[in-house]
Amino acid sequence: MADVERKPAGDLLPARSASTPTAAEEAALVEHLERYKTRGYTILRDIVSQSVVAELRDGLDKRMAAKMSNKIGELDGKEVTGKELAATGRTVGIGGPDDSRLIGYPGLLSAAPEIAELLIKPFLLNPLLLDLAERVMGPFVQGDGFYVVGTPPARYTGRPTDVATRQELIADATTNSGTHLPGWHRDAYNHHDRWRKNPGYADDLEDGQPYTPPLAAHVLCYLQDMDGPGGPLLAVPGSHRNAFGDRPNGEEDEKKVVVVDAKAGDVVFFHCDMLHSGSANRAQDAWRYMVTSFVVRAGLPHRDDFTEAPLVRTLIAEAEARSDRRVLRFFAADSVDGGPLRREEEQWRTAIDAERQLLTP
Ligand SMILES: O=C(O)CCC(=O)C(=O)O
Repeated sequence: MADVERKPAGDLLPARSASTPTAAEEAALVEHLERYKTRGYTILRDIVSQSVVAELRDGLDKRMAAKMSNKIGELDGKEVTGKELAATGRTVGIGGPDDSRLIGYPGLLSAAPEIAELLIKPFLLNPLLLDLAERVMGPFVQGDGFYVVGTPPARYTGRPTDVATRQELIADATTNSGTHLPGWHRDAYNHHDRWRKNPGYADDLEDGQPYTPPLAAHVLCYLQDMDGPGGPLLAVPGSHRNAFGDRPNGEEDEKKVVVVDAKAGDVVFFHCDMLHSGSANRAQDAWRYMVTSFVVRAGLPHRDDFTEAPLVRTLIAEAEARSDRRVLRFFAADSVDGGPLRREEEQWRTAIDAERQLLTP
């Protein structure tokens, strides 16, 4: 926590956390929103600078080195070191307990504040990213999970070190789903399969399902270029609004897969219903790092600790001093006037009243 305590109070939040976007930002937001609605994802370029990417990689490498020699998990009922787990290709998380490979509670802000702090201004609470999240979900955005996932390099896994072809990437995502790769999936809170497998469900929405504000959106920042050996994100554009299944099935489906061309420091912002997969790390020595901020509608359960972590408490105190409701809401600490839901209900009442006025006798 030394780094956090050294920071002068009032300097952790980004400068424009409450004011309006510039004209250029507004134009960019409109484009991102359109892409998000139609394709299910959009890429925001150069969000984290190259110097911060390098600093982050350095800090994460140190944390990974410690995890490699610690016992951080189980294999075949036996406690094993990070190195033994990495040999299987399994990912290792930063943002969960120190003695575990898994992500989750209590999150990066608590588990690795020296890493988290570098990401608060450019990424986690970046005004443009929060603006976009609000355009997508309404002004009720709350954090859920903020963590880093590391995929081990070939020096641990002994796997091939070249750059994979598109065909290899798709095949790997399909056959290794759930083993050393996350494989094809949609994210938490997706409703894609709701009723689809139910006989009698009339799926007449092929390619035409209306856009609905998601309950969750995934905001990813990769710390290596995606066209190198680090392993790109694969996405199926439009799969948040059509009947595309739970993996590409056959040539026609495979044609629809996009290898997302993000560079180190870019952010991919996507809908929880969009089908996607990560891919294996083919670098010899460099870990593949993916920073995640999963955001949800205010009031939904969250994985991160928003009460005990000193860094979160500092951010909340700063947001209170600035009356920054959206930062408070991000940390589930916006309780003024009954909190976001009560205020939203007021807005519903206004809309209902306005519709009543329209009724002709
Ligand atoms: O590893 C990746 O690039 C994607 C990870 C992913 O799909 C997820 O966290 O939901």
